[in-house]
Amino acid sequence: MGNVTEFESIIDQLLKDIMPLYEQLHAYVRGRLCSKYENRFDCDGPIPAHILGNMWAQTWHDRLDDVIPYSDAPLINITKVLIEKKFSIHQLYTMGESFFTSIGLYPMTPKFWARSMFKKPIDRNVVCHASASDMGYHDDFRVKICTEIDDDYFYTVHHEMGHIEYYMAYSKKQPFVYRSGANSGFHEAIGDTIGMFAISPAHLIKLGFLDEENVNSHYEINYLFRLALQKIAFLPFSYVMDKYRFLLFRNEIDRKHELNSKWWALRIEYGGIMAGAPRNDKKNFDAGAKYHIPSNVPYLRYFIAHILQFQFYRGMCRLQGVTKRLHMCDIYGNKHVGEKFKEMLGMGASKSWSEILENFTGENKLESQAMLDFFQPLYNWLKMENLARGYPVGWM
Ligand code: X8Z
Ligand code: ZN
Repeated sequence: MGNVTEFESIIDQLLKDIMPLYEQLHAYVRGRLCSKYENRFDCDGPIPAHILGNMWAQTWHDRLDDVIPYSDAPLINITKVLIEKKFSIHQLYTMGESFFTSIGLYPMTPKFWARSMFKKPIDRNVVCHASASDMGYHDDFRVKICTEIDDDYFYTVHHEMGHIEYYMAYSKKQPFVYRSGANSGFHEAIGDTIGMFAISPAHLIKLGFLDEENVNSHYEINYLFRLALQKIAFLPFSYVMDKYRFLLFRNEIDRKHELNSKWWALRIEYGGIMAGAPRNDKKNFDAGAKYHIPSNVPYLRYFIAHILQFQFYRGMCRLQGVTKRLHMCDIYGNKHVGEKFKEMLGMGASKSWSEILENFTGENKLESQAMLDFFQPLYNWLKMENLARGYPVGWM
């Protein structure tokens, strides 16, 4: 393994655990896109990054319509519903807030509403990458999001409010030194966990967005598939973001001759994703197009958060007494679950993260099994379907 820390080997193992599922997902998506774009790329090689619906190919759910498993059970289109119901940006935030308060977490503070930036300003340039800030003074917590009315922002609102909930909880309960997340992965996982409940079929039925009669076994596979395009596809990407930087900072990348090609070599090796156009090591620096690289924000926190949010999610469903078909569980309004969650948030960094995790979920380690359990029905389906369609698995 060479120059690898214990931390890196834990991350390596988590990625390895998820890889069989990732490879099946990759094979299916590639197979479908390969028939759509006949003879445009190799059906047994890496997928070109530019056809996956996201500028960095870090999530693929924006291509759902073209790769959906069952077209007879289309998923409810949250963007369409929000537009039809004439949702305002403000309503996206009050809806997000209501999920948190329904389980007994904190409402946003007056300064949150007064001082946040919810919209892209027209009179000046701003950094639009979404963020949440703890100003550290008199209930001053803010988000900065160039919100648009669509499903991705619906999710991002929950993500950023998760940061705010964490800030509020540990600010109230902890002395200054412990006012931070148990680790940075925890911070990134809070809002994502709640966001997953918010977009679950069970919750969309409650909101009146989705008709219960439309949810059948095809719908459920489509839903799991959609979430895998968002959550499973993300793992190799987030892994490579910091693998690349670790190599670079250890002087294991030749800056003159492979600053860009090494980035793509890693994306191919770990994710089976290749550049969409010819690249040039003298002219291109593609990693730099991702916000967190020039802003020097570590990225493994998101990898960890993606593993962790399924542990939180499973833990919350268990507290509610749900152990099967986890994708159909919704903890909206459950104060008992909320109380345990709030307790975890309130602990901030006053104990080690593994103790805090154990107190909430009963597990004291990062465990890929929660994510694998969640996607088990999809994994079985993908294996069968790839076999039946003759889609190869893996990439040359
Ligand atoms: O950067 C973010 C958040 C701010 S902490 C919007 N995320 C990563 C990204 O956009 O690349 C959330 C998921 C991954
Ligand atoms: Zn975040």
